[in-house]
Amino acid sequence: MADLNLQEIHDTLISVAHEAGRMMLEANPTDLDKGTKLNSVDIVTEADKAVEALVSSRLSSAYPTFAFVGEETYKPGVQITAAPTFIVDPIDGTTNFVHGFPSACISLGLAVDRIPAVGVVYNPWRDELYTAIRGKGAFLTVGANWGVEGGKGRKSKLPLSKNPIPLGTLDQSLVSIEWGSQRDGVNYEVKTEVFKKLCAVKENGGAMVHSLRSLGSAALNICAVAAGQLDVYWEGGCWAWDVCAGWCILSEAGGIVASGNPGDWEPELDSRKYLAVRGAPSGQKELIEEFWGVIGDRRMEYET
Ligand code: LIP
Repeated sequence: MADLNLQEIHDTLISVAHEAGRMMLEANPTDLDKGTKLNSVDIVTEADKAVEALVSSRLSSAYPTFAFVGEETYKPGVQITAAPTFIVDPIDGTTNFVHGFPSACISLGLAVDRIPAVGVVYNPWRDELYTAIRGKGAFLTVGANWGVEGGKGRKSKLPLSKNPIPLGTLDQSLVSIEWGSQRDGVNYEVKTEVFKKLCAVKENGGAMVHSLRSLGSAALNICAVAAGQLDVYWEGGCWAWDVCAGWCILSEAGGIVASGNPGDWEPELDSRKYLAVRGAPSGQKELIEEFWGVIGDRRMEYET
């Protein structure tokens, strides 16, 4: 990683994200050719494919020796190697995009040695840009494209609170989850049982969390955890392209990503099972262990 100019790569990814953002805003979701993958809720649009083609073209021109893994061109079984690899979701939150719900983004990550090194997540509908370079902190810039503060936007270090409060127990936590596109089978049963247990009263064996939230985008969920606006994010079934950029941003904001199945503190980037907690002066490991306790002996399993 030492011989890579991560700052230059970061700046390139921001430029590509803004160009892709303009493309996303110009695409009218109501008249898009929509297809589906796994089932009727696993939606893909022509915009997803067009944005990924743009991103792939720009990045392969700028960094021809880097590998590229994108949601719309991924082939099952392809492994992420230790080589510098762009890991890209052109539109994360496609379902929201199709419905015109403004919680979608482009997620541009760079992994080196299979570790997130640069992360750029941009929601063009809200002009919110989350960025991070490994070892150099994480930031949220709002309003740059809207001309805020002379076009520079309002830039804040993450987490947004200068003195984040310690993480408490689950009954003091706002938890992000996603339903995903797999709506039957063991993984769906595990998820829905855990959702129910997270919310139930303690007298019935529940964790009584403050509430559950779903932004509809893994990348935006993780960025909200990085910002300190959510305490926890738990998901199984999403992919490396959903989480790579956000993972770098969260790590640089002091957060931790453990496995979405109990017991693994260092999940692989493409493990497809994640449990993320926000940066805090204390309580991170305890909260992860409490969450794993809620999962119990249940396990999610996904093909990579
Ligand atoms: C989405 C993920 C989300 C998951 C959805 C979908 P997409 O990515 O961000 O976490 O629950 O099923 O996979 O498909 O919008 O790029």
